[in-house]
Amino acid sequence: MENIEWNKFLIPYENAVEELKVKFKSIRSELLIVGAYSPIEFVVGRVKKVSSILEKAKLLDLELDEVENGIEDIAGIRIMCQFVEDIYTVMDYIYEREGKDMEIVAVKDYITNQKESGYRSYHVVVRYPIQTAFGHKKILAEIQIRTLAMNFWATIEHSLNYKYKKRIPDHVTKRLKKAADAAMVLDQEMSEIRYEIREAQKMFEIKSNIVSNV
Ligand code: 0O2
Repeated sequence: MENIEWNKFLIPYENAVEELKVKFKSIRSELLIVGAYSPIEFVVGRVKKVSSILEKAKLLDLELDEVENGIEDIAGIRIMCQFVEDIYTVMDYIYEREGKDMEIVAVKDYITNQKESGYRSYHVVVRYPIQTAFGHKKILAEIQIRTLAMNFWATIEHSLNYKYKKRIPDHVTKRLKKAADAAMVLDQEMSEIRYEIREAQKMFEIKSNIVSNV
């Protein structure tokens, strides 16, 4: 495919990432406006690079015309939460939208079923409708939901994989597994005291608002 064709192919994916980011960021801002707790800390998103799409297509033995349905994360957003419990609240928001502005295609629970690497996260693949200048289209998008601790681990492991071209040395892999265990303990400990933490954050927010209104 020529560059221009790739650019055209990726338009609905770019739009989907932008729209999905806005939708989940809005949930956070709406909750904060009414003084409620937001299970969403922050949201990021990206469209897979053409080189990564081609790499994944090769890995999955896909022809170019199979990429659209065969690769589920060309459009991807990532939602970060403070606590593991928040991930399930975010999932409830997604279930509420099911059949309205998105359809759930698959749910991958790498929290209960931690990956061999140590990776933990909740993935939801959705079919998302997009209106472009060239017409209407439904595309696949992946929503990853994780805690800040899971994100810290995954980001570091991702960079190491990049550095070592997916062949991380054994001694580093062992350390990474230990770090993944530590991140899990961190999540569990934070969950235990989440009501205390939320109260403290609420008090801190009220104090900041008073100061900024002076
Ligand atoms: P990038 O750069 O993040 O886009 P499966 O066959 O279902 O196990 P599949 O089809 O690749 O795997 O989909 P899955 O499991 O939903 O994972 C896709 C994405 O999840 C990855 O995208 C990563 O973002 C993340 N991920 C999955 N496993 C790991 C892991 O062990 N470590 C880290 N750091 N991230 C992981 P890409 O395409 O790999 O890369």
